[in-house]
Amino acid sequence: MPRTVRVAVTGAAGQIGYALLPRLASGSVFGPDTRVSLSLLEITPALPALEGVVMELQDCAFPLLGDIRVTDNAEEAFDGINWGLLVGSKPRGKGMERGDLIKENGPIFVGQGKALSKAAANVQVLVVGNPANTNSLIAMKHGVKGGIPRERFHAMTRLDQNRAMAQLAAKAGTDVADVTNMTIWGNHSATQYPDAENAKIKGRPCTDVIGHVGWLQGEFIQLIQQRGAAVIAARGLSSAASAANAALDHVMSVDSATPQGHWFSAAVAGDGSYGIDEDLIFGYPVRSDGKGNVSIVKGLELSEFARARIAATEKELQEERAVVQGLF
Ligand code: NAX
Repeated sequence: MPRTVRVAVTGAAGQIGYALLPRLASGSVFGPDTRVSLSLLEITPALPALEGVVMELQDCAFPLLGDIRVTDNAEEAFDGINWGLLVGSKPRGKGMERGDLIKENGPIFVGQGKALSKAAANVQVLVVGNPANTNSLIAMKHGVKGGIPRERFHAMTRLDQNRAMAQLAAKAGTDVADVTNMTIWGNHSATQYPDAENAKIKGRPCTDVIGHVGWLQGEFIQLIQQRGAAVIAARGLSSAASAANAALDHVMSVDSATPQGHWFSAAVAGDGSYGIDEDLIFGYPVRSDGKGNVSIVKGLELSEFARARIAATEKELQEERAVVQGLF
């Protein structure tokens, strides 16, 4: 009998869900010896649309797909899960400020954090729904009360990492696979700091290979910070295929041991490293031992330029935390 992994996906009828579920169900994420059972959570009005997605998953006849649970009840969705991919949240409406979005979506993650702690003892949680870092912080605050370790709560900066790797590879005229050790510090927002100073191309410092410090400190950073907005402007909808891909990259990176000398980017609970406020879900360089333990990579050199950028994104996350303090 192959092992079974149960994965919950919230907002499963949304556009990221639509791009994510077939790949998850195909078995390509956990490998050919693992069956994947799904728990799909949606708000009640979206359940009929979700039934259509389920029909399509059935019609793919994936040999490794186990049972599919569909529900609008978070505790039911999270019962016995190994992974919780928290994608569902309300999109930012016209004229809505970031603070409004945080207030609007925060309560979702109070309920889901509590439900997780009741239903899932041994779980990894990735928050994708925006504002992802602060939503993850809220879920963590409630999840830990039920005994889930704080290290298990992550927010997604992998899409930003992937975007940065693609741009660095293009600039260097090399393959994206040659770019490693890319860190996104801080918030998944326009204050994030994509760190080219510690990234490598074919094992060499990216700054040496590309050489153009002005570009790396200017256009490159802005490009990554604004990439989500550029996709919306072009497509009329926010990133979905690349976001789903990044979520699955995150799952695979956590699920396997990180190769020696490498790291990947994820927003995780602080541990005092780099003097950053511990009580935030903050983008760091991280490694996995492949057994479910993710730790922050210590000792990277940070220039004054980098420190100023990191302080700015830390300040933004502290401000976001202040907006939702009442929800903890
Ligand atoms: P959609 O609006 O297509 O789908 C969201 C789904 O969530 C909807 O089906 C909705 O019914 C559902 N939902 C809302 N409240 C819910 C709740 N309480 N419980 C369960 N489901 C709920 O958005 P989509 O394009 O799929 O994006 C989802 C989220 O990802 C958004 O918050 C978006 O901003 C965020 N993103 C995060 C990214 C990241 O890198 N961290 C990048 C992509 C994306 O922008």
